[in-house]
Amino acid sequence: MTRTLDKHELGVALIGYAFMGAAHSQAWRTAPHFFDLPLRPALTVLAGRNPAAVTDAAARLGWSSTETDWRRVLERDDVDLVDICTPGDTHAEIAIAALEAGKHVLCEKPLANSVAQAQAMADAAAKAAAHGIRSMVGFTYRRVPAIGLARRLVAEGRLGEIRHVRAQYLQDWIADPSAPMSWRLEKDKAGSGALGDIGAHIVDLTQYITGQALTGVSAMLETFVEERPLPASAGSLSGVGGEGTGTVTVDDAAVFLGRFTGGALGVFEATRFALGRKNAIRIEINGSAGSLAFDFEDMNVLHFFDGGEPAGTAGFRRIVVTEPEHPYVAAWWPAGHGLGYEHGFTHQVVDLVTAIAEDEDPAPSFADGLQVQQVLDAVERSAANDSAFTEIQRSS
Ligand code: SOE
Repeated sequence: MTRTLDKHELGVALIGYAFMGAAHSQAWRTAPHFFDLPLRPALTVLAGRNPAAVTDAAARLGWSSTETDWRRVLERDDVDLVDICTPGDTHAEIAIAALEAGKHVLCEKPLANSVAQAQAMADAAAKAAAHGIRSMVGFTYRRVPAIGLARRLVAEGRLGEIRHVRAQYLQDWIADPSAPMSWRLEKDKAGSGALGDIGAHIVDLTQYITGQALTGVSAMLETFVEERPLPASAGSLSGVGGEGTGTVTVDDAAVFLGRFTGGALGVFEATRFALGRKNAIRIEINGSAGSLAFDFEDMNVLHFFDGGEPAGTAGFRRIVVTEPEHPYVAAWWPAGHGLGYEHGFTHQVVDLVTAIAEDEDPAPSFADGLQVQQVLDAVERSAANDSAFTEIQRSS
């Protein structure tokens, strides 16, 4: 069933309806109610392989119709944009086909499961952009107002020369060895483990805040628990279920050192075994004139140390980043009321829809996603080579 869109609507198709699909659905529904968008998203179709499950999900998440084959979505005239919320092994095939079908694309991170796939996606995106077809990769944490302030302080020179970048992404959802297998623990589906799933975020965030790119890394990867019980539900995403165990084929944790183009040194940790830490993205940046510190578990706050303060009264100040002057904040609540995890997804929709309407390339682009993939690849190559310092390949 298709319908004619009016010229002020943007017909959206979502592929995948698990955690990310739910977060994206919330953003597509909410954005036009809080932001004055140049195009109004129409939640046209939700695609998923299981007919009963995708029908239930469409009703729950607010989608007008369903498809059980994503390829059908690309043939529909009431679809202008495809939003990819599936495991990483399907990103390249879906995104390239959608771009070639003339659909704008939003793709969850990491962009792909390999540099080769990410390169093909970036090439397809560049080709499509020549015809006004836009694409974005979903690094939503860039759109937390406190991260925007961190980037602004660095750009304004308030930290001076950047010397140290310290970044952790700490979770603990599989610290218990009895936690079952999932697609996120299978290399052929996820590409990597903590490295690509959450390490990609801190690679993107630190480069976004500092304006510097990583040039090389020295890394270690570890898989602490190598066998896990299969999920009880036969319909698990990994397609397996029932008795027995499965083999974990990805990293549980990644730690790496990095050098940045501006000379800063980086220390990175991404783990799913930091017992007690649920979704702690912790970033501290030390410069010659100041420092900043952020923790996503207190996401409306940025800590800033101004090196120009007299020593007797100097200290990290706790900035509550909820004043209307900060990006996105004026659309929401009065100062002090704060935003949550879901707001980054809504802000992502706002920026993507605005870029499409203004015929501009949104950021982060597939080229940005490819560069992050190249960092992840260098981490894996370093870890496989006794943690030798490994340069990050550059696209031609
Ligand atoms: C991992 O558990 C995860 O869902 C990531 O895949 C998301 O990108 C992150 O926003 C929350 O944690």
